[in-house]
Amino acid sequence: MSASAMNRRTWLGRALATAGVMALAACERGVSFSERLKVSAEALTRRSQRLLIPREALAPEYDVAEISPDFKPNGSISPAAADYVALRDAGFADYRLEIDGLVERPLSLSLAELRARPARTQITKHDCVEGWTAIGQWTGVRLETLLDEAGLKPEAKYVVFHCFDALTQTEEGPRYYESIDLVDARHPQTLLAYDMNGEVLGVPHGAPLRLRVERQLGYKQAKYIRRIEVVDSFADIQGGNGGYWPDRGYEWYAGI
Ligand SMILES: Nc1nc2c(c(=O)[nH]1)N[C@H]1C(S)=C(S)[C@@H](COP(=O)(O)O)O[C@H]1N2
Ligand SMILES: [Mo]
Repeated sequence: MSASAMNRRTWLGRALATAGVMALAACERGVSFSERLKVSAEALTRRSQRLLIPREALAPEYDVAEISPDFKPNGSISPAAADYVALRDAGFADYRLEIDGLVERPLSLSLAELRARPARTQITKHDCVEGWTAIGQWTGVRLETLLDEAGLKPEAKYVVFHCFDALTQTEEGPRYYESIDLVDARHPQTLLAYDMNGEVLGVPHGAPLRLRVERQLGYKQAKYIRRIEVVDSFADIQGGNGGYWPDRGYEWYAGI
C-alpha cells in the first residue's frame, strides 16, 4: 500500500471514530437544533468517506458466534395502526407486499410467495446514528430479484419503502418511509428480510418484512414495509426529502 493510501486509511479511521463518539438522539422524537448541527458535521465526514469506498463494495459479514445476544429494537417497536394490527393478529396470513410505481408489471406477493424465491442470509453490523451497533443475521429475498421480476421502467431512479407505522403512540401523523437509489437497490446485500437470527422476524424488529441496506445507517432500514414504490423523484412524497428522518433534518444518503 502506498504511503498516501495508508495516510488516507488512518485519517478515515479517525474520522469514523469521531463520528462514533457523537452519541446522537437522532431516532428519538424532538431533535434539537444543536443535534442537527452535529448531524451536519457528521454528514461532512461521511461525504469525505464516500469518496474513498465504492458504493458497490460489500459491507463486512460476521460469524454466527459474533451475533449480538441483545439486538436493541429501536424507533417503532409495536405499530398500533389498525391495518397493521389486523394483519398481525392474523399471523400476517393476509399480508401482501405491493410493488408498483415505475414498473412494467406491478407485483402483489404473499409471505409464502416471498419465501418461495431465492433467499440470501447474511450476518452484518447494524449502526444506529444514536451511537449503538448490533450484529444480526438476516434472511430474505434480494430486492434486485423483485425489481427484475417487476421490470423497471427506464425513468426509474429511486425505490421508496412505505411502512405501516407513524412512529407515534397514537399512529397519528405521517407514516414512516425511506428510499434508496438503484445502486443500493441492486446491491447484493440489499434484502427484504423476513427472518432474523434464524427465526421469523418479530414485531419489534419490523415483522413481517423489513429492509436491510447494509452500507447505510439504521434509520434507512425500513421496518413494517407495506408497499414498495419505484419513482423518478421523491419530491412529492411527504416532506420531499426521501424519508421520515431526512424530512426532519437527517441526511438522505446515510453511508457507513
Ligand atoms: N418503519 C420503521 N422503520 C424503522 C424505524 C421506525 O421507527 N419505523 N426506525 C429506524 C431506526 S432509527 C433504526 S436504528 C432501526 C432499528 O431497527 P431494529 O428495531 O431492528 O433495531 O430501524 C429503522 N427503521
Ligand atoms: Mo437508528
